[in-house]
Amino acid sequence: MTDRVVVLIDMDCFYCQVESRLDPALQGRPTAVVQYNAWKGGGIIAVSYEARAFGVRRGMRGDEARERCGDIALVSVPEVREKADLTRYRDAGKEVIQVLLQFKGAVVERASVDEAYLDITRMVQERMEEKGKGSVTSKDVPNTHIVGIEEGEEEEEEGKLHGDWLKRALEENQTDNVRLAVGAAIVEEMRRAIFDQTRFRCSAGVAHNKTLAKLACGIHKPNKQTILPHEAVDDLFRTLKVTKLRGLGGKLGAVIEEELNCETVGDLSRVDLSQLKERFEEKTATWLYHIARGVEGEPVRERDLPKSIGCSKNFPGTKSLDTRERVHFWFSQLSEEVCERLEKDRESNGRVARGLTVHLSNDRGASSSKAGPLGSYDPEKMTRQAMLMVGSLNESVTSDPSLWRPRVTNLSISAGKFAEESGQTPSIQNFFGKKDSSRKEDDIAAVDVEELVPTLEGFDQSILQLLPAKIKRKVHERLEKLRGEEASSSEGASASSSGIGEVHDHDHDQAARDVPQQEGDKAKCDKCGKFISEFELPEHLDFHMAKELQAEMSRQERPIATRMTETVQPSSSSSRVTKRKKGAAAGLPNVKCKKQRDITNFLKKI
Ligand code: DCP
Ligand code: CA
Ligand code: CA
Repeated sequence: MTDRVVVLIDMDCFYCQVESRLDPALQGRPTAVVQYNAWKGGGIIAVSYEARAFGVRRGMRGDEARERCGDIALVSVPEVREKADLTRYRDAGKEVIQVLLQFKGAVVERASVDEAYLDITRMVQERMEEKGKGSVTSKDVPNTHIVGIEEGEEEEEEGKLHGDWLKRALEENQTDNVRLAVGAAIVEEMRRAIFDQTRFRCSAGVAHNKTLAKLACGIHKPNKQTILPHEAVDDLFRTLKVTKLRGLGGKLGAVIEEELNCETVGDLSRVDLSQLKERFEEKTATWLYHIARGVEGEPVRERDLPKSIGCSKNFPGTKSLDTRERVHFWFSQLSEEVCERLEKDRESNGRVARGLTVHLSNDRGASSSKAGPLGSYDPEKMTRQAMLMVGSLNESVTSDPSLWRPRVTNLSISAGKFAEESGQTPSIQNFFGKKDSSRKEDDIAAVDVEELVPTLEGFDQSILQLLPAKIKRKVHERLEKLRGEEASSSEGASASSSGIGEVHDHDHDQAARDVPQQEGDKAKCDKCGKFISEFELPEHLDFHMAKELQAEMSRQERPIATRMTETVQPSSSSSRVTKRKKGAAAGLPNVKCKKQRDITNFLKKI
């Protein structure tokens, strides 16, 4: 329960730091990074702390930022193939991970473009064994705050706070707190190493689990770190909004607020386990019961590579795609980028992606994701496969197949399900691309056809030709079975639940059954409540931003009278969220109020 030392390291105003390292003239200047710069000075996605002091926030237009801070430097995200190119930020994120990997004994889980969880329990243990009780003094943690210790006290006398807290921990044998303090000393070293090697500054949270570490990290920023001792949890939770906790920013948090009438985590801790079980699935209920007490067991998983490689492109407003040819063109652009990155990834990491997820949103506010096997890193084949996977979403296919309806506002492609290239893991990938003389009967037997053909819709028939006869037979059997299932079920083929997300329009109950800690590498998008890979988060959020822009643009084009019908009035109580209609598609204007509030909630620091 409290025997681990878990850390979250999060880079400060990351894209801004990346830009100001590239252009030293920006250092110390109020800066913001913008996208979609053609309209009103662009949409802001990152804000330096100097600019935050002027009230500049993420989500604002560049023009508005200029009004607040005349001296602000607005830097545009680079573009390649007419779309945002995030390479420099991804690469900068990798540099940071490389520094963290130098600390032997730490388990490092890269969690997003600018974040990593670390389990440093073993390092802490070793240091304590090596140095004994005096393994940490207040001088080792000069940049550290401790939740529950008054700030004033800390400043009175340098080191007094840490001294007192530490002294008590050591004298009273509060092993858990001593461990956290030793952990904080290690994290100070890590943050120094990150700065020395990359010139980037970051903040960190040190606690006993991931959720508390993430929460702690946001308490003191920038360039600071925060310990959250277990005994400070109750006090902190008494006033902490439920939606501020990792995993509760989306629909699950909204259900807790609305239906259980819990505004704070403290309120939630007073709900009986049996009551939680009445409302939620067993796993969710248990997780909620424990997290309300600051307890969570989700492991930090060793991972320094992204679990998926993908990219997306938005087509807001009048830019929406309305012909098959344009959809094809953009899929080919996206495929080129993904294949290029996949090739690089294969070279440097010796792994190959086996799954492909494609995602499409339309101007009616609906989105769908489809998943299937990935057969090759050839952009043309990938494009064909993507077209096949989303073909059924084109309603104009029977009337005029050259058109695409409803108009497309976002396309994305993401490759995942990586396997080692060496073929140690029997995978379908071994059968593609090259003539593999070492192919074994056993490998053929071990191929998981269910994974290869997850759904009828998601399967690219053209891959069949590439398969050895024995697998082809298995695939045919699987297809037959799926067809049979489809015939006997009125629901038809299902959209995938992996990748960027499920079909958007699921209802409350479904959302409430999601169990945050079960999602592993995925994070809940606070804007739409879906679980998505944190690596895809920037682009996913970029997609939301485009939608918001689009909504804003169309509101401006429309007469006032119709505006009112589409925008939910903000509720008077700040904790109340607008109830989502059952079956309503996420992204529709009726959730706008909640979404906008969440932009700051989610990122909480700006
Ligand atoms: N990002 C984005 N679009 C968003 C949110 C984030 O493109 N809607 C990008 C820009 C950010 C980076 O991801 O710089 C990291 O996001 P964070 O939420 O960690 O925010 P910052 O690092 O910018 O600021 P902070 O210092 O508050 O962590
Ligand atoms: Ca950050
Ligand atoms: Ca972050």
